[in-house]
Amino acid sequence: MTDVITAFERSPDGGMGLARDMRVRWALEEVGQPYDVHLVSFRAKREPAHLRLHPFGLIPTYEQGDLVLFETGAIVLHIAEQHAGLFPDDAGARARAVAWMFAALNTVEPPILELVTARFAEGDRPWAEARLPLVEDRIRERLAQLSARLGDADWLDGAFGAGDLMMCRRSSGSGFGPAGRVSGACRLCRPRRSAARVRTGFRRPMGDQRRSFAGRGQSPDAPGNTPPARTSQSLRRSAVPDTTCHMSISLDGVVAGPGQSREEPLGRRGRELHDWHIGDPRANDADRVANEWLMRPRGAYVMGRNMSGPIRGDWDEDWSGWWGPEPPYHAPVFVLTHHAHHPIPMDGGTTFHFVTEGFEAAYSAACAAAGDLGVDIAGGASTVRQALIAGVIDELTLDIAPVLLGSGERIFDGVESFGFEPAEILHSPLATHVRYRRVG
Ligand SMILES: N[C@@H](CCC(=O)N[C@@H](CS)C(=O)NCC(=O)O)C(=O)O
Repeated sequence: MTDVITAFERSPDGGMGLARDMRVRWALEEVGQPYDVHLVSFRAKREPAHLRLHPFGLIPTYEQGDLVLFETGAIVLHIAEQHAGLFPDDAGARARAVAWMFAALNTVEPPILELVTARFAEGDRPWAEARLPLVEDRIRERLAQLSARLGDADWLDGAFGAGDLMMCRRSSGSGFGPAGRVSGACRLCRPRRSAARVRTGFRRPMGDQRRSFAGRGQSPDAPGNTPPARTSQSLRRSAVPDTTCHMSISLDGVVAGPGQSREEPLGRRGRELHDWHIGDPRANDADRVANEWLMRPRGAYVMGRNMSGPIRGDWDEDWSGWWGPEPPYHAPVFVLTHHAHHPIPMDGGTTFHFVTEGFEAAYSAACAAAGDLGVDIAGGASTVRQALIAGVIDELTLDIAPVLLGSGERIFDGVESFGFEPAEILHSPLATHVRYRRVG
């Protein structure tokens, strides 16, 4: 029997994983139970058909034959009780897992929800500014207590389980979202988030949420648009478009030499890493195939500002990239910067968009724009590093040049585990091209 859950058709968070159906999807993925997702519009969830499932007109709901459940905690508890994988066998450990589930819902989540109210519902009140720090302090205190309890452990009570799944809500563990600014203060938020994200059970529904947000077409709430109350998508096992990254790298792990400048955008000797695709007569068929991998069309790109140009600080001159009037991307490119800039449309379909809210925001925007072609992390080193730490790359191709640069920009500093295995290897005198796929 296939379970059915409901989720937002257009989630207010833009499909970033904050909506509560995320935990239910993740639980079902962890236990290997097939499920369908019915997407509900804001209007439809207030209609009688949805109110029969959820008395408060919210998502998620869960149907299994005649059984109808609402409340995320109750749904995850039911799934954990029915299937192996989320609860330990030992009765005491099981009771502790339930305690952590309640702690997530009753102790950690309330101050986070208070912040959502303070920011979004009461943000225009005269006292809002004075109230925010108090609310943020309460979240900080909870997260610090959680960090202290976790110590160096990955999970709350031994192996991963239902308690972790309920606690790993992205709003309490991400660098953005309602609690983002304060959760950055939680020492363990970053490693926990990475650990959560490398679990396949977490990654697939994250992609599904993004895809249903990006779901093309108008929201049913748009005037004059009256689709059926619930649209059904069979999201189970559907392919999430891959996120790719392709980097030329030296044998000693450097992707750009030191001293990057307008004259030497790849830094000192950085060009030597790219001989395999910029006209060296020793290039062979292996290099040509690797170049096809590099040039294959992608739906959107994420790029660091240093890669997009030599300007640092404020934008004090016109700059539209190194690539001339028609850059090779032919798709939206989301450039990470601390300095806002209006979008720059270029010939051939490339538009540079400038994102000031950090990597996660740029990556989410790229996912929403990319469609089925998926996202590529274009570089440079710092952006790739952030993508590796966030665990979003599915396919990493390294063109390893037989060159030692000694110093320069590295992509693996701070990346705790590699998490990929080789899927294809080609070589020439100029480079060993390794296409790695994420494991798990
Ligand atoms: N305690 C409920 C809360 C459900 C809830 O607030 N769902 C949100 C989405 S994350 C919702 O449907 N919001 C729409 C609304 O408030 O109208 C649960 O955990 O399931």
